[in-house]
Amino acid sequence: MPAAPVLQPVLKMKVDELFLNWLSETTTQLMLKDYLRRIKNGERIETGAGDGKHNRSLVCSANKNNVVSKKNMAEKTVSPLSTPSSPPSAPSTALPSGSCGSPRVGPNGRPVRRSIGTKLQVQAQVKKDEPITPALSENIPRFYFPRGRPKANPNIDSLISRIERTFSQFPNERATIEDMGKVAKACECPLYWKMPLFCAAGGDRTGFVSVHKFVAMWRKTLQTCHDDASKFVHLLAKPSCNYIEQEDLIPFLQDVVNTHTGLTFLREASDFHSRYITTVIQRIYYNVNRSWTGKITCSELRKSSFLQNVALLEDEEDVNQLTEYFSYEHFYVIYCKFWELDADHDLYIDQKDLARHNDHAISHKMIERIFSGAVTRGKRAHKEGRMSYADFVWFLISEEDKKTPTSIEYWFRCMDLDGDGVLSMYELEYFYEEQCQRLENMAIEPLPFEDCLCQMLDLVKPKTEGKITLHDLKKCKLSHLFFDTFFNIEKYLDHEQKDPFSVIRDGEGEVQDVSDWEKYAAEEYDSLVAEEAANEQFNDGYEHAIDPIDCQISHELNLRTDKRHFFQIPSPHSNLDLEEYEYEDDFE
Ligand SMILES: [Ca+2]
Ligand SMILES: [Ca+2]
Repeated sequence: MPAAPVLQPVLKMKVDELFLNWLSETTTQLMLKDYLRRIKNGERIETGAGDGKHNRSLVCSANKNNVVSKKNMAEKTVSPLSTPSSPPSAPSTALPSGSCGSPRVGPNGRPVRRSIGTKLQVQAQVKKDEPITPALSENIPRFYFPRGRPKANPNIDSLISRIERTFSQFPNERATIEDMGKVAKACECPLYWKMPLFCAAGGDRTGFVSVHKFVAMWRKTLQTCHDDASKFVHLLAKPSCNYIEQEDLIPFLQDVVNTHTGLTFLREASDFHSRYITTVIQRIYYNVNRSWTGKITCSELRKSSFLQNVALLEDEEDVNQLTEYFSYEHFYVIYCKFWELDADHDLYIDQKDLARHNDHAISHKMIERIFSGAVTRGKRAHKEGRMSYADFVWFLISEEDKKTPTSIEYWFRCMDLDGDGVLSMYELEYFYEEQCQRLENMAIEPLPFEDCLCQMLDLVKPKTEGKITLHDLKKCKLSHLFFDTFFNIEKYLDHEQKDPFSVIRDGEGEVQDVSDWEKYAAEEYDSLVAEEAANEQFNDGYEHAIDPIDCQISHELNLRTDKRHFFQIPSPHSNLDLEEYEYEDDFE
C-alpha cells in the first residue's frame, strides 16, 4: 500500500512512541543521570558520537563559583546543553549582541535574559526558566507501559498453583485442546483464549501441553504483560513480534468455529470455515487496525472493543448479537454479495464484476481507483486487476457505511488521486464529471460543478479554504453525503430526494444506536433469506414442470440451486465445483 499522507499522524505517534520507549529504558535513564552528575561536577561530556565535524563538548562552570544559588546553578548547567554547537567561550554570530555563551547573574539576582535568535535558543530560554529539582531528576518515575501498567501486587505464585491443580486432573498432567477451557478459566482468562493459550505453550505442534511447559509460558506472560491487550498480543504474535498479523488469528477463530454453540450449523460445512474466518479477520482489521499497517499492536487492541467481544463470546449463545466482528448473518450478507458478483466463482472479482454492485451505482472512475492499490492489500488488485474476497469485505462495509473513521479513510484514499493528503478542487471535479454525465444520461439536469462545490464546501467546512482534509471530513459528520455526491449516483439521488433538514438532523444527532452498516446488513439478510425461501418454493413446485430444453430457466435454476446449497449445509455429495480455498490468497 502506498504511503499516503494520511499516514502522517501515525508516523508522529510512532516517533513519539519510540522516543518514550527510549526515554524509559534503564540504560537511557542511567546515561542521563550520569550526564547530570557530571555536569554538576563540572566535568566534560563528549556527546558528539557520529558527528565527525564537531565534537560537541559540554562544559559546566558551576564549580568555578560555588556560591551561586542552586537555581542559578541549574540554569548554568542547562543552557550550554541546549546550544551544544557553540562552546560557551566562542563568540557566536547567531546571537545578537548583548548575549554570551553562559548566562550571567543580573544585579537583582535574576539571570540576564538573552535575546532570542533561533528556535534553539527559545528552547534554551524555556529550559532556563525551569529549575531542575535534583531529587526528581535522579528518580524519574516510569511512565511508559507498552505492555500495560504492572499491578501493585500480582500474586503470580497462587495463580500458578491453581493452574497446577487444574492440570493435575488431566492424564499425565497434560492438557489437550478440549481441556483448555478449564485451563483458561484457571488463568482467569475469557474462555475463548483457550486456543491462543494452547498454541503459545506449543500445543498446536504436539497436540497437548504439559503442565511444566504451560506454567513456564504463563509465568513469563504474567511477568512481562500487565493487561489483557498485551497478554493477548503476546499469546498470538509470532516470537519476538509485538503485533498481531492476520494469519496469527486463524487458530483462534478456527477454535471459535469448532466450539461455539452459535456456529454449530457451520461446523459441518467445513468449506465455509475459511470464508467465515476471513470475514471476521477482515472485520477485526477494519475496526482495530486503525493505522492500516496490517499489524495490530497492543495499543490499537487496547483502544478497540475487540477483547470485550471475545469475552462476550463466552456467554452469548447467538453470535449474531456480536455485530462488530462475529455475526454470522453479517458474514452471510457479505459473502452473498460477493458470490453474486463473482460470476465464475474463483473467489476473485475484476473491475467489471465490482461495477455491477448495486446495479452500477458506483462510478467507473471510482471503481478504477478501488483497484489502484490505494485501499487493497497485496499487489494483485493493482497488478492483475483482481480483487480478493478479503478486499471485498473492506469495500462493502465502506460502501454501505460511509460514516465510520475507517470508511472515511477508505474513500478519502480513493479520492486523493495524487496522495497529498488533501482533496483538491481538481480531484473533486475529476469525479464529479462522470456523475454529471450519468445524470444527463438519465435526463436529469446536473448541478453545475461550481454550485455543487459550494454546497459541498458548505457541508464540510474545510479549515483551509479549497482544501479538504481527512480531518475535515471526519469532523463534518456528513461525509456520506459528500462521498455519494462524487461517486455513487443511486445514493446521491436518494439523498437529494430527502428533506434536507432531516439529513442535517441526521448528521447533528447523537451517536446512532444502529450503524448504517448494521441497518444494511439486517435488511439484506432478511431479503436474502426471503429470496431463498421463495426459490425453494419455486423449485419444489415446478421441479417436474420444467422443460429440460428450456435452457434459460434451467440455467437460472441451476444458479439458484447452487446458491441455495451454498448457504445451507452442503451435503457431502454436493457436486459444487468449489475451488480449493487457500488462506494465503487472502493474506498475501
Ligand atoms: Ca471471479
Ligand atoms: Ca490530493
